[in-house]
Amino acid sequence: METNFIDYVKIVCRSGKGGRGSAHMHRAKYNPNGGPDGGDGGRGGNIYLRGNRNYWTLLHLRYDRHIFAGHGGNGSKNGSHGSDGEDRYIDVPCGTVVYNADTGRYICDVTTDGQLVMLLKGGRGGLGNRHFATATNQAPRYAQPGEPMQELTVIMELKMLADVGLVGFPNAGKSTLVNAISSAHPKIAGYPFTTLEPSVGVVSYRDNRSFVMADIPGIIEGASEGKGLGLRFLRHIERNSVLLFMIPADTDDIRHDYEVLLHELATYNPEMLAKRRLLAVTKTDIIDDELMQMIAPTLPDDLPTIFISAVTGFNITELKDMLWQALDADSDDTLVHRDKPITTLHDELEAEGEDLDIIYLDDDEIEEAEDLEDLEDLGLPRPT
Ligand SMILES: Nc1nc2c(ncn2[C@@H]2O[C@H](COP(=O)(O)OP(=O)(O)OP(=O)(O)O)[C@@H](O)[C@H]2O)c(=O)[nH]1
Ligand SMILES: [Mg+2]
Repeated sequence: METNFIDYVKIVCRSGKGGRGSAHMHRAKYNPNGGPDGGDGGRGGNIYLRGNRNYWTLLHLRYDRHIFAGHGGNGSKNGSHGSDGEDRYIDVPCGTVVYNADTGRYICDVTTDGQLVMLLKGGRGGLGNRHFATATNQAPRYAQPGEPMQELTVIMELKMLADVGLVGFPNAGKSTLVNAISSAHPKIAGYPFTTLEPSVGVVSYRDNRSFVMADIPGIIEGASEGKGLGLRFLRHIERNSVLLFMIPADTDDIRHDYEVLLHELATYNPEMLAKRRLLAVTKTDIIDDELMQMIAPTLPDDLPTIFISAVTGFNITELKDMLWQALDADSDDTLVHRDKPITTLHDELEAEGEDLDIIYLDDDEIEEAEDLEDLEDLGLPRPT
């Protein structure tokens, strides 16, 4: 599927290595044995993640999959300190969750504009020989190498930070509601899977207040195992604090359909069940009052329910009131991000169209990393 809505990317990050300390000996015309004057190496660049509300997808990262910070400069004579390596900032939309691509472990998430998270620290610079002069060895001819760089391959996933997420089968009327009450205008049509990518819209509420609603593609039975558009989009309602279930009024067994939807969410992530839920019976303009009276007692009773019609506007204000109340009551959103199971990680990468191989350090870089071990053999301190 060709799309600009990218919510999953794998990228390789590398911090900079520390610069080497210098082992220079000071020499001057009348002072041929001036002693050690080697400066310290500079630190390697760090890699940071930065929340940026101007980004709505991870598309920009698809074109920049290798993010390398600068290396620290080497120390030199006259105690001259090497330059620090350039830091790199990765701008991500708010709601980005980061995992280790090799192990599936959750690393961090970025939820607010301007939030900075250090993903990788640059190597410390090595100390120059000046630091190693002692009473018995006044002219040490060694200096420390810098610390090596670090490399990490990460998966970034965008999980939208909307207040209300819509949950329903295809054709339930989700996009119609979003069109009717929010600033977003997703496409509406009388066939399943009209909506192929999620979108968010702002719903204005009384007294200049507002909340954000996410329209996502319809869910079908088996979605949590990848059926339909399935798993790809369930992650976008993981972060919503309130879930609005939507089931059309002409459905044979509304309670059964509700349970199927609930089951899919629970299979995907059991914590979804901890969210506040509401049920809207949609398209009530196609049934008469009498039928509505008959349906009412059959609805599930573990959540607030309401009959609506986005076409006639029936109960839409009441629905907004209910949503606002639920949002108000829910102030502590505590989603625990789960690690990705290593057993399914490769399948997931493949399904998302991301390549599977991982880039390793090249040979001479590994050699440098080993240099550092030698320091300990020599009984020298590691860089501090
Ligand atoms: N009569 C009536 N029809 C509605 C109402 N809401 C939606 N529809 C119709 O139902 C069909 C599906 O509506 P959508 O809003 O596209 O449904 P959706 O849930 O977004 O569907 P997917 O994007 O495929 O998941 C369209 O033909 C709408 O015109 C309603 O309140 N009353
Ligand atoms: Mg839709």
